[in-house]
Amino acid sequence: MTNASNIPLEIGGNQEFRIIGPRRCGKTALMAALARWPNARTDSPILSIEPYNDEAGELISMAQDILEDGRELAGTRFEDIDEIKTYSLLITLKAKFLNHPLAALRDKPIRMRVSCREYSGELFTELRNMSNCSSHLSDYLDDCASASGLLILIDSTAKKSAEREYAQALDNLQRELNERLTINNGGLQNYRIAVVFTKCEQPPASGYWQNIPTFMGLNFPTVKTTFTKWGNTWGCSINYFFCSTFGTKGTPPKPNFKKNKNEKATYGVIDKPRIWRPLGLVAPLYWLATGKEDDQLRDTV
Ligand SMILES: Nc1nc2c(ncn2[C@@H]2O[C@H](COP(=O)(O)OP(=O)(O)O)[C@@H](O)[C@H]2O)c(=O)[nH]1
Ligand SMILES: [Mg+2]
Repeated sequence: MTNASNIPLEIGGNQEFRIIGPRRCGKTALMAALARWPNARTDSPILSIEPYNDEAGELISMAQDILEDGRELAGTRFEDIDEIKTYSLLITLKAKFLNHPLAALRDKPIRMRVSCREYSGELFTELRNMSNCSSHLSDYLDDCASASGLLILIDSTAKKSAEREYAQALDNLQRELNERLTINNGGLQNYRIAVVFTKCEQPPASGYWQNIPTFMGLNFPTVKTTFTKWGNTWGCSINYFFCSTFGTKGTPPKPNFKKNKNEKATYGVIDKPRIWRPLGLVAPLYWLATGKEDDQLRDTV
């Protein structure tokens, strides 16, 4: 017999997000880890994460065959926008953990369908220097403006010298989207932007999990100013998150990370795949989809 109270409440139809960020900031790893959802705690506020299309199923294999096997993910190609995959996931949250008014009332799990397209980091490089851009750029920006929200990923371990370049790219992104959103649907205020600092198990972010504003002020002051201006110009909501796809191991927590080598380069991999548990991957998606915050989601997968 089906227990009616366990049938999830669907929220928000299909949420369409775009993921944008510099090369190697962890975009593909984040998507793969989300789909894989490894070693979830029994007291996690998340009930399940399931693939909703074949592409999302491929992400699970990618997580198993590459991330858990200590190999390096290939770069995402900067190709025709029509070739870019859309990954659709069904994320179900346990109602009792969440402050969603409807679900609390009915005591039902909440289910959201989230579709993400992850853009190649080349796009970010091109945004920095628009005078020298390819024909792809404009198509990607059109596609980005058609989404309901944006995840901007920034590598929290990036060198200080990269910061001004990031700010420049973000300024240009703001301006380009501004033109497109004004024309499309007058939707500047409704566009949500989640800024996610990746690799937060590493310093310098590891000491600041409870304090993103201080972390940004110290390590990304120009980026911080850029986003504040952006939010004021559009009157839109911008929210900030930390995430770690690799997560931590042991107590006190240390990065679940080690260096590996191949013929070409040294690169980072998950040290102990058997206890691999990412951190903070769902919180920005939940906020993009609902506009609501949940502290427990920030502290879990
Ligand atoms: N330390 C650490 N490294 C990560 C994490 N996520 C990704 N990486 C590293 O960043 C590299 C680039 O990741 P990838 O997802 O391919 O970046 P993308 O170019 O933005 O798609 C990977 O090879 C990993 O070594 C993380 O959570 N922690
Ligand atoms: Mg990639």
